Amino acid sequence: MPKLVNLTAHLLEQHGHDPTSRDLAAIINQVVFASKLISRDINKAGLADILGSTGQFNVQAEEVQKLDAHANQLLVELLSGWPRVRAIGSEEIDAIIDLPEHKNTGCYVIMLDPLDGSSNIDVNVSVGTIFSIFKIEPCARLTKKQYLLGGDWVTAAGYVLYGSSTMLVFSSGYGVHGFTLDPSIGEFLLSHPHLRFPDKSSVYSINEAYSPRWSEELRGYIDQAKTDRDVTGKPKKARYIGSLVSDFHRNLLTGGVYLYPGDAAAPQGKLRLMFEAIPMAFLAHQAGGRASDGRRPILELRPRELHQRTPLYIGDRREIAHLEKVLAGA
Ligand code: AHM
Repeated sequence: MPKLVNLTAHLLEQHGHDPTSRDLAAIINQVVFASKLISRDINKAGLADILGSTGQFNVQAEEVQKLDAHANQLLVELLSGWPRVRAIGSEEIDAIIDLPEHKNTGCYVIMLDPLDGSSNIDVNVSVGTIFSIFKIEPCARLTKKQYLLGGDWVTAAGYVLYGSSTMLVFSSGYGVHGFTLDPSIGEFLLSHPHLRFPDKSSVYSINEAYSPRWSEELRGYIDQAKTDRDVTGKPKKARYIGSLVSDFHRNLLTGGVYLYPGDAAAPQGKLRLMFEAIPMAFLAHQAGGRASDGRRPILELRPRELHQRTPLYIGDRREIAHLEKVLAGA
């Protein structure tokens, strides 16, 4: 492979031998196209009239930010035009979008969190787009019921992080790879091949303001984390941006765990299984990490509803396994 590798070359290199490569490349290309437009709009958000709330509320009764709505519209529009896409689920939309016109050609269901961490938009903190691509065969027989697919059916997943640079981090089952957008040429170039969670869990990321509502076990784990040292002997640090993509990305690069538990007020936590937990779990596993709802691996959960929530513990494999034992009271 040449030194400068763009996304297309990378996909061809990884999937050139299998027949899904064309489909995957086309779908990912649509996500990437939308993400470049979103990135452009986020960069000028303070200058254009696209900051703030639309004054409307989504299905989760959360205020829809203007950029949320915009990102959602772009992604849905670009993906629904592709005949291999059978259905699209979005955190911003109540029901799954069925595309009956693709019933003979569509083998893929796409799940989207168009702009995760959107409460951070107005204060210029990094946000992200999360996506997952599910493939089901034989595709022509796909029924509406089958659109709610669990982790076994993920064929690719990733996120685009709109940070100090815009990065695409994704996996199509051959490890996790990071690409950085070079805005001067409008291309995502391979910058972080074969990302793996480091063997040190030096950071824990959790919203500690909710600690009065946590279980005794979780409180004990976090208290312990404050005195623990990582494998290099350094004390652990707390880091919480409040933007899952950003927190996960930092932990993937430097080592750590992200926790969004269920608590007394919200037993299933806040994050959505289909839009946030499954795609991030797929990436975590591909990067040698682990993702759990505290008892079972996220990828083994069977979704019941499109907007189902789940507790999420994700990151360094050993630390998450240890945390599962603590939560079980072992
Ligand atoms: P959102 O879908 O409304 O953006 O919420 C998801 C975000 C995550 O990115 C982040 O980790 C979490 O909500 C922060 O929630 P909290 O403010 O309760 O800590």
